[in-house]
Amino acid sequence: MSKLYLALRNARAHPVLFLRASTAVSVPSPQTHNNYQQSHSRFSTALLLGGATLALLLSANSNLSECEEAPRQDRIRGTYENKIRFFSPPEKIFETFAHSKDADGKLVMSYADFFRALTPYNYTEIKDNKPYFEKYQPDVLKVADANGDGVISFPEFLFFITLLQLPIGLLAKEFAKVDAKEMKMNRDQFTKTFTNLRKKTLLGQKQTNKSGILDARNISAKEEDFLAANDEIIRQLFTGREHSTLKDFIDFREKLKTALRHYEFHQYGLVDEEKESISVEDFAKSLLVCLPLNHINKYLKRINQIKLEGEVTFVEFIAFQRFIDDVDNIKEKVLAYRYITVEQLRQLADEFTASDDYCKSHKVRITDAQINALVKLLDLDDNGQLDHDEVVGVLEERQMLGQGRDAEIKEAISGGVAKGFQWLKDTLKI
Ligand SMILES: [Ca+2]
Ligand SMILES: [Ca+2]
Repeated sequence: MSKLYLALRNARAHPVLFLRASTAVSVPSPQTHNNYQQSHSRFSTALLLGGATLALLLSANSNLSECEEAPRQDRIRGTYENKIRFFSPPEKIFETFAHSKDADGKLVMSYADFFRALTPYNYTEIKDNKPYFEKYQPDVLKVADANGDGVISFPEFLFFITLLQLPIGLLAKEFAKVDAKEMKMNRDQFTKTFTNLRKKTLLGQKQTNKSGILDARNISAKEEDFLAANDEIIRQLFTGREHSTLKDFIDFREKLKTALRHYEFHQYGLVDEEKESISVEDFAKSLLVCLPLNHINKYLKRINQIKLEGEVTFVEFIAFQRFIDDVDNIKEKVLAYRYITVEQLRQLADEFTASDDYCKSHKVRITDAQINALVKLLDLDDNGQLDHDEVVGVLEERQMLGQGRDAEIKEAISGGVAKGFQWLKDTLKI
């Protein structure tokens, strides 16, 4: 069996296997959480999906009156910003979130701008995120701020999101071209590959096809600027090593994503600093990014109506995100039986945590409060269980670039990168 085949199989069955990184990037926690990860981020998917209109947004917000917690202006702004994050070309995202200019008059992002651009609005009060950066120094910034000048330029921004969103299947093909056996590249090979892929990806194409709505003087960047950002970030990936494998790259990327999740968690107010926990209500809000954007208001109202009590710690939060990443597992049950009960979900969650390396190494269990929150949130007819239409077509994986895991695997198969995928086809019915 090829290494890629094994890697993809392991990624599906044991996502945490990809955590064992030897890169220089680490998680931005000062104490304990050096190993967590989150595999997909749905908001980035939406970057590719199409245009949004302010009119739609405003009408969507007009029936939010029962949701009292977040100030109305924050909800309007947050929802608007989400539409930008989800649907706009990278220049527009950059222009929206960058608040400073460099000596040449080009827009640049502070670290706070940068993290805010990459993290979806969480349906609470929008707060100043600077204290986060006083408390934590995310190593992810050493990667993103490639030239170390303390701000994120547009080329650095674009390179970073390409890094986060590049379909693994696409990259796997390139690794296979260079060294199908070991799936490794040296720095020059990687630089060349990455430059080509950046142009090929939809995000890169969006960047190339100027929308005409922006002031190019503020945002334009030359190819040499991109190459400089490219070089510097890749230098970090190759620190201390001559070759980098596909798995090294995946590890590297998972750590970057994990750092973003840490920030996202901390944008909710902690109810207990020592335990590092948020309220279950905020946890429920964190699930909204797995639901259809045009129905968010309905679910937001439910969060305010249903009684949710208790707390969710950071490790429980990550454990649940990992569980929900495998949303097909839940959907399969719903498709088979037309519903899923709380007890069945409890069992699925227990099976998941028993086999998941993150959950095992952190000795964390998905709590009843988390399962109840998910059920109450989605159980629109309040019959105490999740019925077919409450899940299928509703609950989605947080994923990237419109390329969920299955799509990535499909791509690898169609590219003929590795042989022996039949079991995957059989198992996953893809
Ligand atoms: Ca910089
Ligand atoms: Ca129901």
